[in-house]
Amino acid sequence: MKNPSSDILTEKEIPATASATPLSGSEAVIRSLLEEGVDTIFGYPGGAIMPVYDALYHYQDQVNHILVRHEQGAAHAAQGYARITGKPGICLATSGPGATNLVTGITDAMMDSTPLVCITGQVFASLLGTDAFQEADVIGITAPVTKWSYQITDADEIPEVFAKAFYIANSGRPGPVLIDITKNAQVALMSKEFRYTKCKHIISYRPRLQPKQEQVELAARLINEAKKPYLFVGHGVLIAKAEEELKAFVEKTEIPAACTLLGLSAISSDHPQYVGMLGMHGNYSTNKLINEADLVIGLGMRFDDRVTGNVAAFATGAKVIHIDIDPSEINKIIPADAPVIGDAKAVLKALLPLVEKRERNDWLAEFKELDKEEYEKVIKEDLFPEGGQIKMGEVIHRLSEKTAGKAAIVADVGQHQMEAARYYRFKQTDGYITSGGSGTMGFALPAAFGAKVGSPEREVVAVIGDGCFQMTLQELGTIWQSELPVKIIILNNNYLGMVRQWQQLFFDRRYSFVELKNPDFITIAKGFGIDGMKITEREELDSALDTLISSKKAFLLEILVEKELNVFPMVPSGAPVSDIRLE
Ligand SMILES: Cc1ncc(C[n+]2csc(CCOP(=O)(O)OP(=O)(O)O)c2C)c(N)n1
Repeated sequence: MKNPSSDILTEKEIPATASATPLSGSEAVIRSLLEEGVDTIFGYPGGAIMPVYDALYHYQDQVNHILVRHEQGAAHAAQGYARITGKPGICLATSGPGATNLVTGITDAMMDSTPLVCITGQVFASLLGTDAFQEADVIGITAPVTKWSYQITDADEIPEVFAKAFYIANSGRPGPVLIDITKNAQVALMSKEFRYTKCKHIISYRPRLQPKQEQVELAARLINEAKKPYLFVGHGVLIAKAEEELKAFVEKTEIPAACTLLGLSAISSDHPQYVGMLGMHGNYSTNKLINEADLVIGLGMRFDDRVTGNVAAFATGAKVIHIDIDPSEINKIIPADAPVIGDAKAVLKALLPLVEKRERNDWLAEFKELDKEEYEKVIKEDLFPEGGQIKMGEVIHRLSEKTAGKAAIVADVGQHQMEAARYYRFKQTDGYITSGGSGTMGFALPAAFGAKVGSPEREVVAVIGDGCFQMTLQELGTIWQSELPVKIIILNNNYLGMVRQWQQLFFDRRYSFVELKNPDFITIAKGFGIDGMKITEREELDSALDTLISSKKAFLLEILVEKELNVFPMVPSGAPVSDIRLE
């Protein structure tokens, strides 16, 4: 591993803070975190990280440590925190199983470009490679799923490595970094004074924020020439905090704008130019009309397979502008006629004066026409059913109205995730936090309390399936102990619903191991000191949601929903998006 200081340019004008008395490595860890403005750590102690926990004991008034119930919960909570604050989420874990329990969350963060700084304890450097108690090669294990990782074996390295880690995690395309610290480095005293200089520049890593002018000009020319341009808004817009610029851009150009799953809430669901969600369970018009467009603009999104379907049949008549901060995304899936490398905010700012003001009522009307079809065949029955059991869609619709579209919805993975994405009307940015790229069941409960810690004023509602809930339900203990007023809705269909849907549609209804015998969720919640209520009837829905929302403490609402509900529209896996089915 390279010396971390070898390629850091220390800028003279950045003030360094110093401590004259030698610090232990562990204290240097905490001081480094404080220098980076860290106020919250999600963690779980154990042998190889005990010195850091001991140092933390003395800094409890400056750092809020949240004791999770499983390290996977720490990683997802840190993700929830990072997604809502834009700051890196911090997790702390011991070596071996503590570190490997983080891996699912780290992978998830890598897929969804979420900045995390994960700190793991490690056995003494002298024992490395001996299969010492709780030794695991966490650097090797996480190398493919981290943006950067480093093993510290000497206390003196700590400030520079931390500075570098924070810079890498939250610059360019954000992502998780991992710092593994051997126990000797934690207990040793530094041989030099603690000086902390924030890292702003690394020679071998230079994310481009400002786009090249010629790339912007080419993109603007294609936009001005296009008759049916179509904008795909991705997570990059939220990460860059470019919502205002996006609004100005769509209002000037009147280009129809659709969001990817992770791009949801970057533009208000009520905006006249907003046409809906892209992807496998996105809207009918947004998928159908991709092949009508003569220009597709991918903005801070990566054309993943859930959006493109069959790539060969995707946007066949369109030129493509691909705007992304990560050059490796360009031409990865869809060849770009006009790539623009840069931060979404900077690119939109540069484009805005160059694009012409247009009216595109006819083009927009094509979307509205197909919307009517979707409404008649799918939405009406999902939101306003005349009988039968409660549907997921109507729950989300009522929740959306009761929270005025301003809650942060933290959804887990499955049918409920898609229904929440489809039917919540987002009126405030960072309104939808979910596991997109990895689709990690168990994400929502810990991510929800992480988001609540990051944004205490915001109503945070976790929307979770009965299967997903049982993957991380022990985190109710964290919510209880930390007194976090997180609202939890379990949409219970007694099935692994999304898998059951696929078995019904594509495996001739052979329901292979998808039915769940569920515990009494309300009793479980009560066991964790959390109030709850279960409803089964439509007449109870409104008052139950009112109880949930008005509760000053955490509350769990279990809603028994239609058992064999299917999420439509749907693009069958691997099919062209234009083959989207309404039933
Ligand atoms: C860790 C993990 N294991 C398996 C899957 C595959 N999977 C995707 S959705 C799903 C079903 C989720 O069931 P539930 O939480 O009840 O939600 P529903 O689809 O019924 O709304 C499964 C098993 C996954 N995404 N993640």
